[in-house]
Order: sequence, then C-alpha cells, then structure tokens
Amino acid sequence: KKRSSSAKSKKEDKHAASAKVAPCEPCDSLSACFERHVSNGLSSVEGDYQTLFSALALSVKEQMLPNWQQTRMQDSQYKAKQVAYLSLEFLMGRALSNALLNLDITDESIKVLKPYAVQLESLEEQEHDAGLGNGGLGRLAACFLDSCATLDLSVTGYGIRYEYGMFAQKLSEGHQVERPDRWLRDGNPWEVRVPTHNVIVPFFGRSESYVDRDGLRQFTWADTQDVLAVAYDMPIPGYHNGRINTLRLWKAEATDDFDLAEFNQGDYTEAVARKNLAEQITMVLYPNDASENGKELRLRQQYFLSSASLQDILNKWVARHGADFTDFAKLNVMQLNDTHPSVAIPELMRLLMDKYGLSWDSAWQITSETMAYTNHTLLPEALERWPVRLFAHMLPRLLDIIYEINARYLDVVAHHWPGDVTKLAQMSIIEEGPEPNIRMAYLAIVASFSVNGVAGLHTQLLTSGLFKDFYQLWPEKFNNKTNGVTPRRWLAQSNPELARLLTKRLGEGWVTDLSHLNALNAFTDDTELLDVWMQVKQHNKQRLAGLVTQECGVNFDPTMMFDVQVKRIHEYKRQLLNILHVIHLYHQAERGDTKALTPRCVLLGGKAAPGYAMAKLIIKLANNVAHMVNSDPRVKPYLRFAFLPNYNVSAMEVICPGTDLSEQISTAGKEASGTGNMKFMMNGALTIGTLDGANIEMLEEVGEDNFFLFGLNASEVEGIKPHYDPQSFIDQSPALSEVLALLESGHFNLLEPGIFDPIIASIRNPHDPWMIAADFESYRVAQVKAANAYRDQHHWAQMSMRNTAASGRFSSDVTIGQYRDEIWRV
Ligand code: B1N
Repeated sequence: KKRSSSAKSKKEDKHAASAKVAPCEPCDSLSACFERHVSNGLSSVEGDYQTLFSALALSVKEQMLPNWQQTRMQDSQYKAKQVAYLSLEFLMGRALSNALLNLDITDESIKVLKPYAVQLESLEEQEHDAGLGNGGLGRLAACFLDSCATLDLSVTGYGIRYEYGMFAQKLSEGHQVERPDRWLRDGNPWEVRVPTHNVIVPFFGRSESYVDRDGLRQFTWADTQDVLAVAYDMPIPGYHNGRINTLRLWKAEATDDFDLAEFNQGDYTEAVARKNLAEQITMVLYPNDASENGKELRLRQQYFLSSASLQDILNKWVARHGADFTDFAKLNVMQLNDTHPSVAIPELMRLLMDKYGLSWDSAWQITSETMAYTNHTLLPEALERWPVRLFAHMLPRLLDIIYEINARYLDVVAHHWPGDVTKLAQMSIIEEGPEPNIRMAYLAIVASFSVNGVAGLHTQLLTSGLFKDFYQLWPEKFNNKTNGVTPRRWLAQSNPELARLLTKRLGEGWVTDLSHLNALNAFTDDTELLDVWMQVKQHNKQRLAGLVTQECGVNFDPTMMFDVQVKRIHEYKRQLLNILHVIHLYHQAERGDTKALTPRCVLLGGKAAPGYAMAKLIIKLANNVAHMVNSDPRVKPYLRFAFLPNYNVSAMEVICPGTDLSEQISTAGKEASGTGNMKFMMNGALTIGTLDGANIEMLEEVGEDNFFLFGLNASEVEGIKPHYDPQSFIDQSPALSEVLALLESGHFNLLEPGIFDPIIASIRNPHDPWMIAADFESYRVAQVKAANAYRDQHHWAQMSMRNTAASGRFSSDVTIGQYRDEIWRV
C-alpha cells in the first residue's frame, strides 16, 4: 500500500528533501521510514551521501511528528504561560546529531545504516549548517531553545527564514573573500511549511484618523503595500522528555492582489515583477556582529518578523479566548533578543487598538506587562537608532504610536526630575537634531517589565552607565541573567569520549544537571583518571589537527600546546594582541632563544563583517604572519600558526574539545558576556583572559590558580583613557618594542609595502580604545605562566579537570531556569 502511494508521486519525491514534501504516512519505526524515503524514486543510493542524509533526516523528523503534535495540543489546552523568543538570529548549526541525541535514537540510526555500509558521521557531515546568525547572540538563541525544550517549557522561537545565511568565508592571498551561503539549495528536511498560518504584513502608506459613530477618534493605516508572511516550522526536541517545541521562521512572499491602476494601464509584467520586491525582505542575513548598519531593508526585516509573530500569537489567542484580552498578559510573554525586534512594541499597541479596538490604556497595560528586553552590548556603534524620517515613510502608524508613548513617558520623567529639561532631552525616546532618531533601546526599556544584561559585569555597567537614568527611575525592571551554553551540543555531542568518561564516573545526570560535574573535584588526585583525561584530550587534539590540516594545510602536532582564539573578528576582542604575541614567540624561536619556549600551535578563526576594513586587515596580518612562522624550519619545533577559514558552529564542535588554552582577551568592559569561553571551559581548556564579561564569573567558579588572568580591569581602562600614552607602555616592554620594530620593518609584508600601517598606527594611537599596548606585557607574562604550567602535564590535567568541574553554572539550563523563575514566571 505504501509503495503504490509513493509510486504515484515519484517525480515529487525526487525533491523529497525540499519543503514541498507531502504529509507523511504514519510509519512505525525509524527503519521503516528510512527504507521508504530511500526507495522513493532514487535509482542509485550507493555513495550518494546527500540523499541518504536527507532520507535519514526526514525519517527522524517523522519520528518527531506525533510528539510535536502532542506538545502543541498540550500547550494550547493547559493554562500555562506561553513564551515567545523573538530574535533576528538563530544560529542553529546542524540538527541531525542533536536530534538523535535528544531523541535517544543514535544507536538505532547506526543500525538502520548498517546495510548501506555508511558511517553515521559521514551523513552528519552532509548537513549544511543553518547559519541564520552572526555569532554569540544568534548561538545563544539556539542554546536557549534547546534548554527550554529540555526544561519542558512552552517556548516558541520566532525568527526569519533567510534564503542566504551567514556568508561563507574564503581566503585569497590571505584576504577574506565572502561567498553567499545558499544553505537551502539541497532542501531543508527539518522544516515544515504551514500556509495555514499565513499573515499579512503592511508597509508604507499613510496613517489616517477619523471619528467613529460613537464620537471616538479611530486610526487606520491606509494604502499600505502588503507582504505575505509564510511560516516554516522547525522541531526543537527536548532531551529525552518527549517535548518538541517549535522554531517558527517567516518567509516573505508576494500577495497576489495587484495594484489595479497599474494593472489596468496594461503594465501587467511590471506589476508582477514588482511583487518580487516583497521576497527581498527575507533574502539575506545582515552580517554585522555588534554593529548596526542602519539600512532600510534591515528595518523592513525587523518589522516583518515582529508583525508576523505578533499576529500569529494574537490569532492563536483569539482562536481560544475570543477578542477578550483580560488575561493576555498573564498567559503571554515576549522576550526581545536585543532591540532588533523592538518594533514589536508599537506593533502590539497598534494591533490591540486598531485591529481589536482596545483603548490606549488597556493596550499599554498589556504591552508593558508582556515585553521583556535583553541587552547584549554596550558598544555605542551597536545601539540601534532609526531615523524618524524612515519610520514616517515605512511605518507611519507606528511612528504615531511611538510619539504617544514618548509623550506619556516624558510626563513621568518630568515628574521624577521636576524642572530638569536636560534630563528630558537625554532620556527622550526621540533623539533631537538635524536628523531626529528613534532610540530603540530607550523604547524597549520604557515598554518592558524586565530589562536584563547577559553577565554580572555587563549588567552592572548598564545600570551604572548606559542606562543609569532609567535604573534610577525603575530599579525594579533591571536584572542580570548570565549567559550559558547547552551541555547537550557542547559536551555530550561534540565530545563523546569525555561524555562517556563523565557518565562512567558520575552517572548520566550531568547531561541535564551540569552541577553534577562538581563531583569531579573529588578525583583530582586520581592518577588513573587524570591519565585517561589527558588521553581523551589527545584524541580530540588529533581530530582538531585533522581539521587544521584539511582546511589550512598547516601541520599541528598534538604533543604541542593547542592555543585557540575563535570568534568574530573585532578590534575589541583583540585578535591583534594574540597575533603580536605570536610574533613575539616567532622572534624568540627564530633567533634561537628557545630555552623557555613550550612548543605550541596557535589557531585563530573568525569572520569579519564585510564592511569592517580594520577587521579584514587583521585577518590579512594573521595570514601573513602564519606564512612566515610556518615556513621557517628553525621555528617549526616551537611554533605553528594557522588561520582557520569559515569558522562556524560545526567547526566549533571539533575545536573546543581539542583546545588546551582558550583565548578570552577582550578589552575589559567591552565583551558583554562571551559564550565560546564557556564551551572551552566545559571541555577542559584553561582560559587566558581579562576581567571581562562572563570570564569574571568563570574565574570566580574555578579559582585564580586554574585561570591565567591578565590585563586592566574595566574601571582601570576607563581611568587610563584620558591620559593614555601607548609609547610609555612600549618603552616599558622590550618584547613589545621588538615586535613593533619587526612589524614596522615590513618583515611580514615585503611584497606589500605599507599595508599594515593602519594596524601599527592604531596601536600607537593615544586614542586606541582597545588599549593593546597597555595590556601587552601583562598578557605576555600570563602566556609564560601558561606555557610553563603546560610542561607539568600532571598538574595541567588537574587544572583542566577543575575547569570542567566548575563549568556547571554555565549550562544554559541554569540561565533558562532563571529566565523562567525571575522574568517569565511560568
Ligand atoms: O551577544 C552575546 C554575548 O556573549 C557577546 O558578548 C555579545 O558581543 C553578543 C548587532 C549583535 N552583542 N550584540 C550583538 C549581533 C548582531 C547585530 O546585528 C549586535 N551580539 C552580541 C550573547 O549575549
């Protein structure tokens, strides 16, 4: 029966991996599903890993369908609060291994594949990363979804189904080159298109008001250009608990109501072609991490996501409760992942008033009791401001609402600081000037019941600096939620050998309660365990060395110390400091001053925003230095240096288990939290780092003896700033003087004269906000300590174990537990 029904759609099934896959027949086992997908219209399967991957992924998805349905039913029946996590980014990476782990069907899958003589890993590697994010902020959203499902919380992720995710990074002569990431080309077996949830999102047009029959002023948004939002759902399985949550991604499509005037004038083709403009909205992810580019299309994306998601949430509400919103705020909460979706605030006001007829006061009460805002950065260049002019043009009705919110809020400010007009200007949502702007962070604070930072220091700096006035006005809104990462992906899945060892020693409870790792501290003198611990690290280093050989053509020797910095390239993250240190080691090795050197392999990886010239130049410097380091036979026994192209989630899954020393060296006060730092720690790396972001809390947990601390702290950075004199630091550090001399001699750019001048100038600039020169010497000393410590492998193993043991607090389960109890109150 199954065969005949599949035979009729043989042609379609060729594209079974695409979104168009027909609703599947119920099938009882993974193996039966798999056989059916494989036999559906595929002539040659042998060696066709992509096809086998799709068949397996589709089968795994089918296994999830009953529980997915069940979860939805359950959540809509019980009066449990629904959480919507609104984010422009979800950096999911690959889904197959994660699904197998969480559904506990890895062994079964291996069995199913046996007759095909193919390794599960080979299929796993076929999967394209879902690169729908830039870095930490997007990956945090992905870790949070995993924890929410595992903690059995009813949380829906709302995002955009970008046609093109984060660009692929290639290198050409050491320069970054961007290649588009068509991650959907081979289809996405995980997604389900749900046209029943289509909604229409309006743009442009005019805001109009009229007086209705009851003499009330009503508002409409007229002559809009409408775009269709189509939902694509991805399943988010919890760990061994049967819950399947949903990540709902919106795709923009054209509506088919044509502009009749144009139509009648005979411009049929023009009119149809113009509809393509709608689809541009969800075409591409903006590749800026921690900076805003202020493009009109970006605002269109933000509004598209916000409006579609809110309409979806309200439709669901009305279907169950009718248009009675009395309990809405009790049963709904929206977490805004930074200000990117903060236009949801005036949009919720608009929908409640204009569509459902609520009064301003009722709408405001609901809005301000449902919205919660997470801030992820203090960097001024990342704070979103949209020109009032742009809003007036694109979202005229929302501008009215923002003005009204501002007017009412400024009354409160005036009351709190009577007669203080500067306060009013300072705190206004509208920044006045020749080009007035809307300050999105202020709007988010005013309308939210909760505002949180992402690490202790970060939240402290928010309340004492950037948002100080708001903290004085509403101290009760502010709270901290230190970030975390999911131990399923970042330990159980990416480090299977260590995971087995942990389970053998501690039982399997650590997977869902990472505080169990504390028990490792009882074993730090167990030499047998320490030996096995280091063997596991060795194996993981071999795997990482394999990746480096394959991607960089550089030979990493696993007996050497693996020193790694992978993250987006940004001046505040100070990859430059790391490169200067590599130059220093190179200089020592090359002149034969090798007695004190511990052999090490340094790995650097990360993408630069395409428009960020200095970040791109840092990549070029890394590659030029790597070339000199790796081609000098005198240096080879002591130092190898590679730049790994196209750093992404899957690369990190190989990198963090194989790392000895993790570089977390941002200028203090600039990295809001960091999350890579936690992945390395969990996997037993030691950290060399500054007192910044979550490093501070990691240090607190593991103790100074197991952490290589260096550098100015945040208040010292601010203290030095007014009279910073890089030259005095250069004079006090012979090592830095030599490194600069070598760099300035053109040693690393003989055929490219002058290209690194901007880098040299930045280090020598008294206005260098990143204080490279100020921290170099202290960084070098910490590196010497790390190198010496590494020579005592027994002691290193103990420190490594203590780091894993102390990492329990950085599980995203802990973080989500706090969001649940302290913000969402689910
Ligand atoms: O968010 C992460 C933190 O761990 C990092 O420290 C922080 O830098 C990162 C504009 C951002 N902050 N801001 C962004 C991303 C995209 C964009 O368009 C800003 N990313 C962070 C998680 O809390």
